Amino acid sequence: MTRRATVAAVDLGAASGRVMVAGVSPDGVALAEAHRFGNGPVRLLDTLHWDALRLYAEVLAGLRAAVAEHPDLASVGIDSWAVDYGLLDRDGALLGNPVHYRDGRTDGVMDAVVAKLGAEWLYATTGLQLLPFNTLFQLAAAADTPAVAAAERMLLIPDLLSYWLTGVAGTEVTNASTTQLLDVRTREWSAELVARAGLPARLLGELRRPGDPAGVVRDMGLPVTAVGSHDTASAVVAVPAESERFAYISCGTWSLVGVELPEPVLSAASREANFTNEAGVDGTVRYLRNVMGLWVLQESMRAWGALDVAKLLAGAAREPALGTLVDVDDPAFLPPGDMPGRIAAACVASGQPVPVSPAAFTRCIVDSLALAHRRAVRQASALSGRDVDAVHIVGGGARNALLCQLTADACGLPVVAGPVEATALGNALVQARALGVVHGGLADLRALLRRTQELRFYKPEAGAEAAWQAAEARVHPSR
Ligand code: LRH
Repeated sequence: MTRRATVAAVDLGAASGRVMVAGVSPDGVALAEAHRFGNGPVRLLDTLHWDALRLYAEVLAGLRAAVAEHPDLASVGIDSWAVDYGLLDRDGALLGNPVHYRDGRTDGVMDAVVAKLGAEWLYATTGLQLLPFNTLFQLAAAADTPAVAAAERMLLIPDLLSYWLTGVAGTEVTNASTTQLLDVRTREWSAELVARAGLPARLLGELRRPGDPAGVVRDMGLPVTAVGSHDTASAVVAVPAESERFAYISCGTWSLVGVELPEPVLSAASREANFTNEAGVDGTVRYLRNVMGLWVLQESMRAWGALDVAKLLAGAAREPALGTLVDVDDPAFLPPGDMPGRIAAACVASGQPVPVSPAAFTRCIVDSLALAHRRAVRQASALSGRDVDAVHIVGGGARNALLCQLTADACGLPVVAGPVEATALGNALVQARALGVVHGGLADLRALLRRTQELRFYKPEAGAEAAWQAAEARVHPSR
């Protein structure tokens, strides 16, 4: 007899959040949206924050809508972007609005902390890429604030929402791995690192694994199940790969580009290439690098005012290929602000003509992003020794046909695009497995997705390699 369950997946991204309802059975997954809402930074005086209480209210509204329509809802799981957190005092009260990872409070902090701890030791201990907003550096930036002095507990964003829903505090391990406070080998907090960084160990609580029970939503009686609460961890669960020889690009605000491995890669070359070993579901390693992603386009569109993205991409497709190129991973593109202005400055600095229209800027961004995908896919494969014969693009970027085709051309590999809602699907599947509705490892969950999700296939254009190689040499002449 086929068993089925209906579960809710709360997925919070930097630009939008959603509460999805998934009907899961051994035959496949059917996903429907219960509630969608915008998200974004709120600047208060000089600091960029998240509006955590509004996020909570939206999640609650979504869950109420989901329960009203599906009274048999069996569980909910929550995932979000990584690294950001709220601090709770000894009564469990939130000490200030969580700060946005693109806030400037960490400027210069990473260099100081790395100088103190040693880059080699830090990589050997945590296996993480150096990003200025890793929780380690955010906490170091805030170390002398009254909030940290009063804090008893740090909860990452999905854990904070889970706490408010249930009254039960816990820290899910895939997201904890992005803090740069976890030991890459034991997957427990690194007491030595916390001590050497001068941070209060009391902030770091007990860890949960995906699939663990995580309390019950008060007033609703709805069980919460821990999932890969780092959105990228849930997205990688839902990469519909057939073999192990795949690279993935979880493509949204960021492009998270890498491979899935059984063990971390901690070599000097890996550290120098700034590759990360984040914790995946079922003990896997998400060996990847952050590429700046569609953020560069989203932030440009904000500067241009409301423009239709489909029209913009159609215009970009008519622009000449590989005309103007920038290094999208330049830290100059990280903060919010005038993105077209920063792209123009990069063009001038590299002696290239400045794009003359939004369509031309968009072509520059998409070409440059595809080029960065190529670099990261090739490096992930070379550094890990994992052969790659297909690139899977999951997340919102899977809708962007121009980016998918250019990524196939740039990588010289077939691209499989979809599912768009990979994160919610990965979240839901881990819950369904914990409920006993589906069984097996990640390969079994992926086979289930292949049966029910719509995928698009892009073949690399024959003979494109020389042009992409030349493009790479233009953007990174020394490598
Ligand atoms: C993507 C993501 C990414 C992190 C960033 C902060 O949403 O979780 O994996 O590096 O946000």
